[in-house]
Amino acid sequence: MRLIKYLSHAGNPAIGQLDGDWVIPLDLLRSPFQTLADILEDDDPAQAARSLLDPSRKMPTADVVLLAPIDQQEVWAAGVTYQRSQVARKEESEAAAFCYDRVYSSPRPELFFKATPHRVAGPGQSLRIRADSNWNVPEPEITLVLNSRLKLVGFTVGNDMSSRDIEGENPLYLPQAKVYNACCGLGPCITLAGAMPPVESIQIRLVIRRAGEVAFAGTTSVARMARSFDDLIQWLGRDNSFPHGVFLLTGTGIVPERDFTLQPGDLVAVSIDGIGTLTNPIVQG
Ligand code: DO4
Ligand code: MG
Repeated sequence: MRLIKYLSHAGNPAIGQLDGDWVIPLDLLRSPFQTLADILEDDDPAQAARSLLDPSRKMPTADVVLLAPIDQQEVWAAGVTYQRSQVARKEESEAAAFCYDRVYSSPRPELFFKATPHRVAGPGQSLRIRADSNWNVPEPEITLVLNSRLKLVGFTVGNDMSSRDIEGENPLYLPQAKVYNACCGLGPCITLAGAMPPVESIQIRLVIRRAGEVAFAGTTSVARMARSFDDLIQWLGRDNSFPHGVFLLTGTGIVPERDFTLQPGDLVAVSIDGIGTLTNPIVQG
């Protein structure tokens, strides 16, 4: 089952099931749930959502304005989980090459705080290049949706926008390279865990269009990840609690060549099997 947040006719956030070309609203009015995160807290989110479906109000997906599928959760990210990312980081920063080698093969992964909900862009909303940066890329990442008990309840598409020049200048600048307004894309839906294809078969695709032409395209497979989802979750949960649940971007396996940088006006589309495509235009601060 795929769950979305969308804008109701009255202009409020609403929850629905994405069913191909149709959206079926969930009626939360007389339910114990107020938010999508509340449904994800249930022992059986798919059953909870099914019990709220209101097919009498179904709408064509094309008529619906989608929102990022986030409520009050924090957003975290893992880094250097694919060899491509390890190579790209070393290219960026000679000084820190040793750190990236070590983190790729050490038991403890790189985990960093990525965004609060107000820094997240949903489908069709603009993602941003920092005003003080000249070398920027999107990072297409399969994203784990965890409830407050750190149970993996679903998956979404994530875009971990990154300023490579800022990170490359000094690894201590990582929070500035990664965390700023509109630095993270999430959407278009949350596919509940039971509805995902087998993890090893999942492909991730990135297409960047500039003035209607493909400026970059790349593909990777989740099977190429050097770490398991369970491993990342158990490190994230060490001495750390998430009362509203948490999104965890799991790292990028696609990095454009070093002469590529995003430009304002680019259109970035990230597609992940079993979830869908998250498309965002790029703006610069
Ligand atoms: O070490 C910096 C960030 C790495 C990252 O975001 C990734 O590998 O996806
Ligand atoms: Mg990343």
